[in-house]
Amino acid sequence: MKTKEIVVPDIGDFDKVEIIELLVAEGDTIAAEDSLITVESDKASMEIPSSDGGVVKELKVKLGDYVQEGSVILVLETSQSAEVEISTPEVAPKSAQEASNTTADTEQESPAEKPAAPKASLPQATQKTSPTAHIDEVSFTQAYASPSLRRFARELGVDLGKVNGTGRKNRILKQDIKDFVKQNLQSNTEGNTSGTALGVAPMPEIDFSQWGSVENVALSKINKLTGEFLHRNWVTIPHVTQYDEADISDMEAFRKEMGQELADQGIKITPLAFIMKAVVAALKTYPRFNSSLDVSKQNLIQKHYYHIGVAVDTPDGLVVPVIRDADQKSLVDISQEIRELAVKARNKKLKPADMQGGCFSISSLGGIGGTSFTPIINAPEVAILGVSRSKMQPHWNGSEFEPRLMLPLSLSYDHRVIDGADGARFTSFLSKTLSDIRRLLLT
Ligand code: CAO
Repeated sequence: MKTKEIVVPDIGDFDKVEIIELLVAEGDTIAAEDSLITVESDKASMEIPSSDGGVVKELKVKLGDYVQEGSVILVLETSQSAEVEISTPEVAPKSAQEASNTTADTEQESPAEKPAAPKASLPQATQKTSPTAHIDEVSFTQAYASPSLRRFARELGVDLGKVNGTGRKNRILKQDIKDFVKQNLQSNTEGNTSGTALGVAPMPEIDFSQWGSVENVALSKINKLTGEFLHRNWVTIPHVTQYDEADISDMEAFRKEMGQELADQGIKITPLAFIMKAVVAALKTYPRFNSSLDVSKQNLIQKHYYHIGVAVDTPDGLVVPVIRDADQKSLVDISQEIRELAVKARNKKLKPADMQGGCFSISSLGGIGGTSFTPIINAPEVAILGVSRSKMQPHWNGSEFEPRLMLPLSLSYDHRVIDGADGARFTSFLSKTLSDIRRLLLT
């Protein structure tokens, strides 16, 4: 057996570059020209290929290491006589400078680059989609991924521009492409949701700059992820939205009274805590709202716990952290937890576990305004409550009009699971409970 050290070749003007991806592991059998690592400078990233084929005996580098020309990447065992030899690839990868100068080309693989800075407008010629597939060449080129992953994506016909990168600085990883394919296959079997599959004309690509100045602003990672989920939920779940209102005059009077008493302890009770308690009582009374359809869509999974999601608006987009076991928590506990989760969300400190396991969601726009809206169900949940801004309104009490504070409620539910009558019963129950919060003691 012969052993060779594979080293970093000439990488142009760069002194030291960081390893951001290890593409092989000890024990792997590789061929000459296979990519070994991806390195990144402040201008571009590139893959370093192997000069020889063989079995990776020992990796000499790890993620985050800085390497330069001549750094040993790994020791390779080839099938010739024993002897240590140092080898560099015959074909050095493109220098980072060349890489960052490379332009979009549908046939030629461009090196991995960070997405280009937003452009005022895209030239008309580059806005064409690929003739061979549904790949948008502009966003494909701008996607942040290595050349080998670009090849991989092309083999699968995946439009990289639509893939969410979960790597460092949103770099697209192989797993992201696999997840994208899986998700697409799943949504295809669930009912083909793309424009063409629905039998509607695809959205045309338009050069808006022909009518005035425009700017291309990249969506945040949260925007892209929620966009995918909301789109899937909107087109695969038959939504019905039931509107109602609750007289919260007494509830608000009590909340304000309590607010004064608790102010010394730094405690503030939000209307949302009362709404959450009323939702839990409604879920106990109408358990179908606390269920999910199983994958076969033949059974309901009935939940016996009450974890309630709260939509939180953050500068990066919408997130839905979950208050666990809301049935076992006091109004004060729930108020404080909502505040803590909202702060965590806005400081990007939420962990995936904080957003999992919800049974039902509440989207409150009450602090902002509006009279009603259609919230989109947060699948696999089967219903979501939208809350708008309360308003003082004249209410006929049988002999005269009196001012009452009315809270608008918008309940969207999955019509496969919930009938219209139950939708109306649920909001009526909420309305009665919020109008007389003593009812909360009954459930
Ligand atoms: N009507 C009138 N006023 C209301 C109200 C309502 N329905 N709900 C809350 N308010 C008031 C609060 O009492 C508070 O006023 P005071 O400070 O005078 O007491 C003020 O509005 C601000 O409330 P808040 O929004 O900070 O607190 P909250 O507990 O009501 O809500 C949270 C917290 C996290 C839900 C909220 O900050 C938020 O992010 N909302 C947006 C959710 C969203 O984007 N949903 C859309 C999703 S798309 O389906």
